[in-house]
Amino acid sequence: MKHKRSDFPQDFLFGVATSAYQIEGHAQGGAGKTHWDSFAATPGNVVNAENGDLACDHLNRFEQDLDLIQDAGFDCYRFSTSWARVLPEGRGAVNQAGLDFYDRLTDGLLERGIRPCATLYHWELPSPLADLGGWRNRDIAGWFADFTEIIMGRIGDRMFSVAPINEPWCVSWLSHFDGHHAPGLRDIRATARAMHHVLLAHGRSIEAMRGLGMSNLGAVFNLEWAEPADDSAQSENAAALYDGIYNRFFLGGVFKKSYPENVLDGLAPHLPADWEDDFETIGAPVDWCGLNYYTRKLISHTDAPWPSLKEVQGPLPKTQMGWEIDPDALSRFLIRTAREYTGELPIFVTENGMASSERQQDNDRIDYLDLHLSALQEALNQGVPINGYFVWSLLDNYEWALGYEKRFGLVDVDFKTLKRTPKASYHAIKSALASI
Ligand code: GCO
Repeated sequence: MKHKRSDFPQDFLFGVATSAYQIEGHAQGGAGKTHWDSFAATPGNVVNAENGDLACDHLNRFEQDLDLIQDAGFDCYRFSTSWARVLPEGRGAVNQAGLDFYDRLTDGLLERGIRPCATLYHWELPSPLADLGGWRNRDIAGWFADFTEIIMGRIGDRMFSVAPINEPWCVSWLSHFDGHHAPGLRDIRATARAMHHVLLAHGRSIEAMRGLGMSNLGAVFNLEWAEPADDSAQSENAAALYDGIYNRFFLGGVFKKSYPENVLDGLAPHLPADWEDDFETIGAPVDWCGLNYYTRKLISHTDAPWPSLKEVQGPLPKTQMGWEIDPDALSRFLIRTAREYTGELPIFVTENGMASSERQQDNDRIDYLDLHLSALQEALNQGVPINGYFVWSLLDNYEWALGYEKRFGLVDVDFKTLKRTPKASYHAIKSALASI
């Protein structure tokens, strides 16, 4: 890699990220069923109808995986806790084996000198709660606050940082409007409710953790830069609306206690009654902001009903996902987020990385990471308070609707033998982190 640790501020943190359902092996250890299990079992939703039953078998192999994190020289590990592993029914009886697992994981990190950075929800909603309407049901905010107290009551004393929910846009829009993720709905009323309730649940969870005396709590957003596909005013408006729905709605709720006007134009009639009254909870103060960044989109107008926009193929080089590589947009996002939303609050890039079909000599990934670290430095030079950077992901894993084919790992996983083999990018990062 071009970069080395000493190119960054002294206390800058480097980490690597994963999530529960994508690696643990969810059919094991007493976890309950989730909406991903039934979504994946429905033909046509997931490539090869693959699911997270075994995934990387991290549940049984986590010591080995923690050794890999330590060996690479990472300072932090961003993992997530599965709601259904801790509470198989979503509420009520606790699965002690689930709590014990996260306890051992936490201690395993601390023994290796790695900071535990937890996310409470990375998309595996317990099926019994999905049966009650899931994110469409306002009660989910209370259910999630209860889950927060149970899991953080056990491991919260040892966390370096915690964020309640990974990527509210994916939980709501991608899953209830696009139908691409569980529960696979395509319904604007369900979407509006999920968008609002996911933020309400975030706020309730923050309040619950404050009640436990915890600090260093944040919120994690995925951002996608929207570029008009042509010079027309219509496409410009379409790109601004895409930006509103994808980025500004969630940042605005948490940091400005308001939703953008262009999004409300289409969504207001579908939001739950008295939604404005929830902003005190949604905007509960946080200690840092996490941004997940992968790509940008070219957007143009279409005559379909609201939001009347469509994505257009762009000309930039693409990853295995077909996503354009645009590191400059990461700088622009970091600068804009600080200027317009978060001010002096520390920002972390909580996910960045690429899928590549290269299973060993993944030079494309090394280049991608280098380019995005340069973009991050550009924002640092402009005074943006960025405190850390996390690579997605440690291991090749279950890439949701795309199954096991798309490989994001620094470490290759053979899904037949579950053997882990560090790729060239793993070795490159290891040298970069070791060199001063
Ligand atoms: C996300 C999630 C991850 C994905 C990754 C690649 O950002 O969507 O946090 O679960 O695997 O982003 O798509």
